[in-house]
Amino acid sequence: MKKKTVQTLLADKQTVYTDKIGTAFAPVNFALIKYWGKRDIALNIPITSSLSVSIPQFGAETSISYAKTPSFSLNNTEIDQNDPIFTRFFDFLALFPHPADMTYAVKSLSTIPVGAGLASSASGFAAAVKALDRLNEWKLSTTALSILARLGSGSASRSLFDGFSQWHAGTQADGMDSYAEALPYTLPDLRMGLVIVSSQKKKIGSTEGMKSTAETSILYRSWAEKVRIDLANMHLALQSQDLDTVGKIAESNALGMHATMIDTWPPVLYWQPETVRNIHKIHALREKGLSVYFTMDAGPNLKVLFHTAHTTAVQKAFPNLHMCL
Ligand code: 2P0
Repeated sequence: MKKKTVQTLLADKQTVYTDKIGTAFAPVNFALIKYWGKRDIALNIPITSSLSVSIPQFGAETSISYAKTPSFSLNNTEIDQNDPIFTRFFDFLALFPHPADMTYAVKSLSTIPVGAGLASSASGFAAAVKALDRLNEWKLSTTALSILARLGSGSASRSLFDGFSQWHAGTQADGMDSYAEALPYTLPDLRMGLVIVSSQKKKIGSTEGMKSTAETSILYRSWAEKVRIDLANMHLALQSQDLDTVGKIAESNALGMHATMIDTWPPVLYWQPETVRNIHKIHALREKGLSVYFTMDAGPNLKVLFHTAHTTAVQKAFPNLHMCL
């Protein structure tokens, strides 16, 4: 299935051995309208569209070259061939055409702080497809790169852009209309910071969590409708640079996603007591008139969204806030 998508997108491209190295950077992205649920599990095609903002200071810079034996260096440490990170990455690389007697040498440097609880798969797979494109001089369109990155990890489709982007769910069975595009909005007063509640690896991964939510949560039946409404309102809010409405929709959308997770059986409950304590702190700041909101992903940590004018107050309330935007 995935291989067919790759063959279609590379149909008119030549892949010959070169001794060059393809190097590219891709940022992490934070979803303001979430992706939770797939209409095609094999191809990572989502049930709904989603919208995100890229975090240019966190990401992956990846270099790929052809080699006789496979190797994967991550932050200057060699990954063992039996490590699941290695197999997932090389299974992805195996989708792409390469000279018969060749495999790849991969070097990746991540600027994502260790233990920040940030998934690295989005920037990792987006950087990999960009690096392969440069290595082979395919000169693929951003749309094609986004579709290819999606095959590695759904959220990677959104990591090809700076600023805001939208990943379209699409309607085609083959996923050729399910890719992300840059959105023309800017929100210069928006700041974001991370509140780390736990940096432990989560017990339930996103892929598994979204599958069981879609299968068992009755609340999930209303999720696509909520996304449709939130997405339309988010566009209006971004267009008018209305930071409070952007924050409100992002917070509500994240809480809606977590409501479906909690409604899942067995429950997909990522929250820790500290998560709830911090949410109440954000609400208390808001009651004092500050523009402070949050979003959360598949874990207990919070991404705090706030107006630049309120930076000092937010940093005072959250002394360990890890600024990212
Ligand atoms: C998002 N998440 O929109 C949502 C919100 C987590 C919660 O995208 O199975 O790692 O590889 O497609 O991309 C995490 O999902 O999952 C994610 P796969 P992925 O950011």
